[in-house]
Amino acid sequence: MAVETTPQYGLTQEQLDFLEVIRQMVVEKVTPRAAEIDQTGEYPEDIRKLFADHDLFGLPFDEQYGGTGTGDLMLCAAIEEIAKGCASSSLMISGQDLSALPIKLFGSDELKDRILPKMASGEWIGAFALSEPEAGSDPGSMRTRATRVDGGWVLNGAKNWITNSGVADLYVTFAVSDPDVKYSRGITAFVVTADSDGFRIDALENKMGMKGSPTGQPVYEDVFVPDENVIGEVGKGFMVAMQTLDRSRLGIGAQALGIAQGATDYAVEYAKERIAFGKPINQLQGIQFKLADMETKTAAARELLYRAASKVQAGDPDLGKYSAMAKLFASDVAMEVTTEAVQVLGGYGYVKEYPVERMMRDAKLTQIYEGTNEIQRVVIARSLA
Ligand code: COS
Repeated sequence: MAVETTPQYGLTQEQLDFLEVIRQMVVEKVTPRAAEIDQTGEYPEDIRKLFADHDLFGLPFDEQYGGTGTGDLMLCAAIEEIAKGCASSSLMISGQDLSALPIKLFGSDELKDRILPKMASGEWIGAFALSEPEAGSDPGSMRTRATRVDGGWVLNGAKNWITNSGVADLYVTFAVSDPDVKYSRGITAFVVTADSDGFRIDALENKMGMKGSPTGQPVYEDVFVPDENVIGEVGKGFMVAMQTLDRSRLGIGAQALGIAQGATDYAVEYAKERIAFGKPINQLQGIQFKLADMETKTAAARELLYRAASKVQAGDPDLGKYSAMAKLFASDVAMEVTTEAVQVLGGYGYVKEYPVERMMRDAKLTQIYEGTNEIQRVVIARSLA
């Protein structure tokens, strides 16, 4: 089924050709792995290598840092294509974008030169360590402490719900560097490398979905971070996190969109083959109406997401509102559409031989991470005030 990526969205012919290569690769090599990745819950190193070999880790980066320089719309379209077949695999790319953004937006030239090319090639994987056991929606109340020492900082504390835990080479970590000021003003962002003394990952989560992407709890015990690994200004870390999320939420919208399209496509094909009452079920109006709604909602989510991507690409002042709206809408659509896909398949939808129950479990996370959909509504409502 053709994806809605026509040139009017601003993609060049070269980018559309690249997208076609990605689409083929997903169909041939990623989608067939999705069920096994879900069942074993193992991080798929083979898919990581495949993506690195095809330059997909370069999608969030400028050419100057070894990236593809193809922009936010192309990044979204690629994540969408991957998520159609395997949402966990698409998180490899959106997670790389999320963890690179603080450095791209606020890092020193030295930090960018040192880190971004290795992330763009896929040699290094990044993680974004903001949330804590007691601070998810409210990151301003974090407790991880950064204490000033000669030549740098010492970090103590624990993070929670961190994507790429255990596989990441660097953790963009937010910590309270000045406990005496209003909470969000005393936070600083740091690059912590996984090989730092005193750094470890505690047990990984046993999740409902997105099982091929490890989520865990980084722990910092007297971890020394040199001054050159501070991202942006000391005390401005909260703003670094907020401006990152204003952009990275596009990736979750794209992932949700891909899941929704993948579930719709699967249900459409199933309904052509499945016979009930003497005819294919796609000739029954009860099923037709479901499929029509699934396709319509998914198409609407795509329009909003691509609009948001063009805002982020252009640096428009309302980009944060648009990416929050796109993430909110696309993830709610993904949840509705995948639930309906399970219904179209009936009993087959509920068993693991068919992919739609996995898609439903994967979709749920898109309503929760990078800000719950309730937080997206807060962000959107504040922009209207
Ligand atoms: N861009 C730049 N600066 C921002 C900003 C943004 N989008 N949002 C807030 N800020 C700034 C404010 O201007 C304020 O600056 P000053 O201290 O200089 O006045 C500071 O950050 C604190 O803002 P505020 O008081 O509004 O902070 P809140 O704690 O009330 O923030 C929300 C509220 C909901 C926006 C924030 O807590 C949030 O986004 N939470 C969700 C976090 C999240 O997505 N977690 C998921 C885990 S990451 S995978």
